[in-house]
Amino acid sequence: MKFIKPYLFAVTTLLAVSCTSQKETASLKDAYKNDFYIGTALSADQIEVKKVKEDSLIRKEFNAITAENIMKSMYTHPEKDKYDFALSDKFVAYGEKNKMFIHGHTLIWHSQLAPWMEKIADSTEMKAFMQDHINTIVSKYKGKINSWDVVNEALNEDGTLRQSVFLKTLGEKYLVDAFKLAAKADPKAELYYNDYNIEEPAKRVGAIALIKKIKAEGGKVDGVGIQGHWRLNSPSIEEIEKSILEYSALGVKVAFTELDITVLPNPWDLKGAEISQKFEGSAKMNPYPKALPDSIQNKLAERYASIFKLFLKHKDKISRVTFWGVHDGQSWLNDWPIKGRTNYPLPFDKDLRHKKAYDSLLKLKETKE
Ligand code: 9MR
Repeated sequence: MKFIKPYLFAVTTLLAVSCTSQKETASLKDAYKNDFYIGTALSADQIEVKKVKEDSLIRKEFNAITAENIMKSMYTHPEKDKYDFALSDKFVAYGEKNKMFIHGHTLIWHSQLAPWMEKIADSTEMKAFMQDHINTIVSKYKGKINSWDVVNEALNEDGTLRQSVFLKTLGEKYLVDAFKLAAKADPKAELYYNDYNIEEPAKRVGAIALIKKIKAEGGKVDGVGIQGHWRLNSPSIEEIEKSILEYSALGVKVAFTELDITVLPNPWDLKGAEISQKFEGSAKMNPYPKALPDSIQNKLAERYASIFKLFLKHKDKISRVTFWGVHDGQSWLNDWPIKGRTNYPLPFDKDLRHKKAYDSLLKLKETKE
């Protein structure tokens, strides 16, 4: 008996230590390394490695990066004859140094345009803009940026084309032109059409028609980016699955490019990411200002698990799954569609601790293989 006690103590300590260290060394990118890239969206501070702890988390967990904001045209091309690549150079260097898959977001988007771009009123000027903009940026990062969101959010919810400054000046042709220009500047880069809510039936029909048309007119489209700004109860797994199947039947890769799951009440049952939609806040609309109750934490974990279970089922069709941010504190969902709320949409909390959602994603792989 005298000898058994210390022996038992040693064994349990060993077990505890090995479990903890296993958890601490496991990572999303390693768990899913044979399935698809696991990406994240980086803020300017993260690109500039302002916080060391955050940086080690990024390098440990993710093998693909997107710039959350700094590669949007208002930052890269602030004036007609002026480009600013200071931060995007750092972003690309960061990805290269850490051997990550580097995704460019985004070339042609109606939002976050520089003010001078909004004023382009005729087709000659718009054509010249597109040519210069796409050619300059894509050529600069030729062979370095692996894939591009060539066109972002060109569709309305009913599947028709959004009345953007591009459509107004050039008509539908701007879509194929953009893909042709990007392919010419870097023939090896993978070119994506990226949008939110394109797993919803009507918008999906529009996205399929759009991709088919660009291809039929000689544009190279390699993939579709389903953003994935989702909710706890919608979209259904069935609609997501239908989308994966229908898009991949077009011969394109499917990526989930901006995944997050809001856990907060939704005014007017809002879906997607139309950033012009804003609402007044109230305590009722911000129910978890201090911490997320266990019951919702569990729901979030279950939701992530069922989504990733589906992704694994179709891993042969999926190229990348990128979370829209590294941790909850950084998420745009703290400010949309109501400013100043506390949301919990990602696998890591604001203190960089992994949540049950994270554990559920690792567990899925443990039980599978
Ligand atoms: O997360 C981005 C947020 O910081 C910006 O304020 C916002 C402004 O446009 O853009 C957010 O990212 C969007 C992405 O670029 C395109 N799809 C929707 C995303 C969430 O709005």
